[in-house]
Amino acid sequence: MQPVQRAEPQSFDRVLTSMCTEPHPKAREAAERFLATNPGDPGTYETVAQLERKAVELLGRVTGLSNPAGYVTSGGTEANIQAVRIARNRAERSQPNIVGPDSIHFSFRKAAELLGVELRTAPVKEYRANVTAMNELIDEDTVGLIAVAGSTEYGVVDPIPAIAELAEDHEILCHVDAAWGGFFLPFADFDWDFSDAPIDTMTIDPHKAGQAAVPAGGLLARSERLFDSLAINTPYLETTSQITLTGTRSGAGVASAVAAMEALWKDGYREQYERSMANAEWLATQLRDRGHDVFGPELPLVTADLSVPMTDELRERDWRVSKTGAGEMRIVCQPHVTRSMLRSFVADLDWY
Ligand code: 0PR
Repeated sequence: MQPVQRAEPQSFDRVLTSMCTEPHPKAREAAERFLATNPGDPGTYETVAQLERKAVELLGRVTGLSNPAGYVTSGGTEANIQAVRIARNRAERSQPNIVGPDSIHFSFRKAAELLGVELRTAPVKEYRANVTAMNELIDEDTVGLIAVAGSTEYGVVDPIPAIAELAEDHEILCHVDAAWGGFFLPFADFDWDFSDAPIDTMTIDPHKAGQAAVPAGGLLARSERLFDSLAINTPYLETTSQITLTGTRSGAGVASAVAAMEALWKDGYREQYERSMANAEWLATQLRDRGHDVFGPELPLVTADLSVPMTDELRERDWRVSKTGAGEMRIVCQPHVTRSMLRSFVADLDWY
């Protein structure tokens, strides 16, 4: 009989498109150790429940929040859905809407559909939210504003203080989506976190640039009270209410997020940011030198106007690159992306 072949995950050697990355060795080890735990039942799984509080505290340090409330989600999608749910439940409008820039991640479309909230998006200006255009979409049924700190396609940071102030003026919530950007931004020159602006909630995912194993997303709130409107009674558990979207959850993600942040906050993430930015800048220069129209890097993400067939051919050579909605090639310089990978990528581009 033929031996059954053991399936192996993909290597990261030629992955230039993913917003996830190779987990830090300590994050991998912690994930394996906590595989059979469930932070969804904190009365039974007390150790992982404690670790989750630690994760939230560490996420608070990364985002300038001294008494953070929050939890480790299954990813940015769940965190964004929950943020919209908080805004909707608190405002109690019969036909609620939420306003953000066109550049928001598609998870907000899922949130809007699931929650019966109208999603209004405003045109961007050079890929960044335009506060005037957002303001025009606000009316008395608007329950919250969304800003992006590190957009999925171009890696740009919205004018977060201006958007948060606009939300404050209208007495509605402001949510910042820093799912990918959050672990780079403490070292870049932007106003984006809880200490920079009166924002209420934030998505920041350890399983992206935080180098934790999947699934480890993060939802943070300035105050525990923001979660009150999400509480569902859980009569037969030792804890009597639940504010999360999912029930049984991954303790592996929680433990791995703590291990990654303990290993890397702060100097490890700083070094990572500097290395990733230097790589992205190097790539941008190489592509510009070859006559391409390049955008970035604002954070470690570069887009360039290579033709569509070229990205398909690169895929055939095992490179994993993606395209923006406008058809540009998009390269994400995640922690696993090294200069030598980029050198061989550029050499392959030259071959065409
Ligand atoms: N918010 C932002 C700004 C994001 O970029 C993403 C995902 C999300 C929210 C949603 O997060 P989850 O995917 O954790 O729910 N951004 C990437 C994307 O959709 C995710 C990704 C990750 C794509 C790994 C490819 C990949 O290999 O493009």
